[in-house]
Amino acid sequence: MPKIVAARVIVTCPGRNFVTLKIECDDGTTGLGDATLNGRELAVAAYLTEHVVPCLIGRDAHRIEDIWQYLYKGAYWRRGPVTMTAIAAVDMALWDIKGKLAGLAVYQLLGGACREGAIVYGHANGTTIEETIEAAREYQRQGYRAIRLQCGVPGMASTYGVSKDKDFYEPADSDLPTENVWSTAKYLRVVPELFAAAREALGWDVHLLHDIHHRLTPIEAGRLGKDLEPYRPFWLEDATPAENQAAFRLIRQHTTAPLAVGEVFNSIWDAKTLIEEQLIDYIRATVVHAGGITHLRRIAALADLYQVRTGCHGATDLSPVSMAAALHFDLSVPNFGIQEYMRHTPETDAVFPHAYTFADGMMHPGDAPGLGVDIDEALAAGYEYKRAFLPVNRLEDGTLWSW
Ligand code: GCO
Ligand code: MG
Repeated sequence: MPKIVAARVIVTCPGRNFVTLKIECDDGTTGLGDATLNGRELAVAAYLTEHVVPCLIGRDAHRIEDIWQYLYKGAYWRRGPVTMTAIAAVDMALWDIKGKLAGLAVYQLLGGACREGAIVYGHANGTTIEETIEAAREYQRQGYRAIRLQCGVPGMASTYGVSKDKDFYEPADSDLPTENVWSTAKYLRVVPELFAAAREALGWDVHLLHDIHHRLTPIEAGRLGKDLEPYRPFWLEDATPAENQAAFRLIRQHTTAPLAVGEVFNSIWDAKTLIEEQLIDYIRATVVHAGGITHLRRIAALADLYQVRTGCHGATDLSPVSMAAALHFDLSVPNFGIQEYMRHTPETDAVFPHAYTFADGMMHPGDAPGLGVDIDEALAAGYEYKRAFLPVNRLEDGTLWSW
């Protein structure tokens, strides 16, 4: 058996913070897992170092499911983003090790490819509708078949998804949380205009997506869905906060716009009602924040029973290790829908050399044994952790709102 002899947490900041777990076996085989939880990185690093690593030493690295159960049930305190991100990191690293030992890419271990590649969507954004459409045109030129559209809201200084840098979006922008101001009324006016202009300019052969980022009430989301229906959105994401899964019943009663939710979910229990009542069309739970490949497969299997497809979160705060794990998952699950892809900066790509590739709007994890991602530790050591918070949102009267 490949015995785990060491495990270490590596924190690095090549432009943004990443937490990586590296597990090592007695034969020298190593595996990597992403443990990055944006804005709360060191909580997961400490959870791993203090409470998980000591329990891994001496175990058989092949026993992925048993180790998963041990860390989940054994903690007594179940679920939560910190715990589930830590478990995910271990799970990814163990799949990486299993693949390397078998000489197979992880998607082969998961049952093999169900498709030639995973369709991905890119992020077009701009301060104005015109700028957003120009950015979308650029994505089309690069071969993207699906594009998320976010634009500035007239009368509001800033909003989610609109970036200063055209190519890279980083919302965790400050040593203490930045305060943004939000107006639902202003926002609800601009999005239908954006989609109307986008269909006019880009045509109908491209999938158009939009992220509401948890800011509407259910009835407001129903209204927006109705307004956007003529433009055939691929999905509306995170229409309303989803702690109350039943809230999506109300949205469903009012619109046929497809709904996606779940980037902040950390277990199957967060999505159970949404899936079983077919209140959503895409589940966005992701490898790193929802307990790793092992748990995400369980969520996908439940979703498959109800014709809900996957649409994994893939923002830049998910490291290339997560991106690779997501692509192995995407290639192998029958009910894959789409994969989010926000490119990492060249600094990040240099720290994490990887086998995955992009061509014609599709991605492939590559055929390197394991996940196909490495970490250049010497390079990583040169980038010191820098505290960075996600922003908070307030209504115009000062009331704290969802960001
Ligand atoms: C997305 C997400 C991200 C999150 C970010 C928070 O759809 O990609 O909403 O942009 O805001 O991952 O850390
Ligand atoms: Mg989102």
